[in-house]
Amino acid sequence: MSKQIRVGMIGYGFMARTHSNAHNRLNNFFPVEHKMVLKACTGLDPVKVAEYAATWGYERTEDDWRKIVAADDIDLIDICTPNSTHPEIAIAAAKAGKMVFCEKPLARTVEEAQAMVDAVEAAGVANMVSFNYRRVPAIALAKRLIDEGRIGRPFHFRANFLQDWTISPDVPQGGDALWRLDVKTAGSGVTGDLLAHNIDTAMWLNGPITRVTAKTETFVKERKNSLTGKLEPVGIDDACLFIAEFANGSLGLFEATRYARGHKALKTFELNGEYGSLAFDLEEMEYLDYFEYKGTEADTRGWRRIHVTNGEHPYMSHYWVPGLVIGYEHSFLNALADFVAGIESGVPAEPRFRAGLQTQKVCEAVLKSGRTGTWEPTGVEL
Ligand code: SOE
Repeated sequence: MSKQIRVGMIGYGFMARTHSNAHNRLNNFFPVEHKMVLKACTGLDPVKVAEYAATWGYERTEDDWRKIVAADDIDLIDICTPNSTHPEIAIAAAKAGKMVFCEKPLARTVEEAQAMVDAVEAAGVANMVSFNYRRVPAIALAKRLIDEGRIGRPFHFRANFLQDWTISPDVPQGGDALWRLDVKTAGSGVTGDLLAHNIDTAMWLNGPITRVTAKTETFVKERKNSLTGKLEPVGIDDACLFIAEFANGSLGLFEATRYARGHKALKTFELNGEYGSLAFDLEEMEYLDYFEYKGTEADTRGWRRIHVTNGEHPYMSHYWVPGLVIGYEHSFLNALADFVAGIESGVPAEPRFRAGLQTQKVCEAVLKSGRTGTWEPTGVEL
């Protein structure tokens, strides 16, 4: 294995850990031609950067992401920083001819996301936005069943992403792990952070969303900003509910909140079609529920729980023996495996930045509808 992909990691938070874990493990589990080499990492706090480099095995640290982007010994820039920084880093990386892997959402706005798409496409560099849930084997199996026509004409797609970690008004906004609450940095609240995942999955499974109407709410209006120490207005959406129309004629219903007491990451979807239905729940992520109507007898027809752990199931032949589960972290590993396999085969893996832009368009239409109270077109590519 003489080919290498030398990684420059920007960021050291939760998402950077999921990505570095994937970079470290890829060659243990997937027979790709390239060896991942963890070359350099950077971030705002030099002490945390040094700890991160030691923990995950990076060869060196840098004090500025620009040095990593400019370095001759880096092939891939992995962006795991807050949303506001994605465009500048990604565009610089593309101009420097590096491959770009970027955490979701691609950016804060459609305008920023478009500039990122333009940059990677003009440079012709490999790119992917990290909508990792596509690579959960049960969700990938759902995709396979849909593509095989097993669900038939779709009627309904509904999805939730429910959390409860910001209910207390004492949770500050801004800085380290709390930048997700600061609209200037995050761009939006649950729409960009949680619904973006569900929108990506929905459009992957069920095609483009064309129109939306939404209700957003900010329950806690002011929070202390941990950077300035001052009480400041909260600009993010704490909760967002929206109805969608898909290009295929089916209807969508989406809900995300950080105020669903008792739920940490209740992420579910259900698709109902003419020939059957599919349902997924992240809290039991090794299962896909399938109701098969077509071709089944009325007296034995019913919901079936598929334990998605067999070698025949997506990704599972790379792991253990049938019946043994994999977890959240493997969705990042599977995504990286597809990304690298795409580079090697010449057939790029999705979601590329252009797909991330489509999700951004839906997010922006949802937020706009939250303000106007009317149906908004998404402008998603058909
Ligand atoms: C927010 O709590 C968060 O960490 C998101 O930022 C991730 O994208 C999601 O997968 C889990 O929840």
